[in-house]
Amino acid sequence: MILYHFSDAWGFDPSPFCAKVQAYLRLADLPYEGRTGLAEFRRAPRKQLPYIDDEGVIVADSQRIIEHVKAKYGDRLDGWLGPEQVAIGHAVSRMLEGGNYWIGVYSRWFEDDVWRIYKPVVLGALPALIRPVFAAALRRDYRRRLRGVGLSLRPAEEIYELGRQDISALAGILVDKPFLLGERVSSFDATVYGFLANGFYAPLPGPFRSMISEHDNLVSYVERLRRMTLLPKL
Ligand SMILES: N[C@@H](CCC(=O)N[C@@H](CS)C(=O)NCC(=O)O)C(=O)O
Repeated sequence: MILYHFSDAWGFDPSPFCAKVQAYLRLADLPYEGRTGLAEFRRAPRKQLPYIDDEGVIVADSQRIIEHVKAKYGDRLDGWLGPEQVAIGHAVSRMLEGGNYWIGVYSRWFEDDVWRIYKPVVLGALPALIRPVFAAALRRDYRRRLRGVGLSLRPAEEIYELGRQDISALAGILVDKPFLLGERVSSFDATVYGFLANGFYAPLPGPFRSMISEHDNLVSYVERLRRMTLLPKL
């Protein structure tokens, strides 16, 4: 299986969706080869990463990838979940992927001190000559998308307050459990880890690390998941 994603620079992908798939495959002990690069991004069937090529079958979108591998290789992580746990996992995923994601986009693409460091990570694969043109076009596009999700006209404090509430909701659901939904790991932990690793470990300024650090249970959790997903096979 080949996983097309953005970068290996941080030990997890800077895209929470790609980091989620990396974490899922590692937790499920499914070997894969990661590939990054501009050409791969250009070929992305839905113009986004991640996507996989699994023995010639191309699957795009992090959740569809997980559904594909569950169907093909067996559901290695979620068989123990009851309906209420699945419902909570789904709600948490939507909170992070549909809402919290855009707070990260705002911070990384539009806060100058963050953008300065993030830009080479996200656009490093581009030839230096065309980088500024691409960067400007992408920022225009992301500005439009932030407006679409209702964030672009809000002040930064309000945007980050939404982020703080998401993190606090995660801590409130986790309480003292080792994993989001109980004593065992599930695919939903891969999703949460994709976001928390990016907030906690990414070498970027911004408020996410301190938001997470306010919750001891989340810090232990993200450290636990990091240990479980940093396997030597990479
Ligand atoms: N629903 C998709 C979302 C993937 C996604 O938003 N990927 C972003 C990176 S975090 C991307 O490729 N963005 C490029 C673009 O939209 O132009 C998934 O779960 O995989």
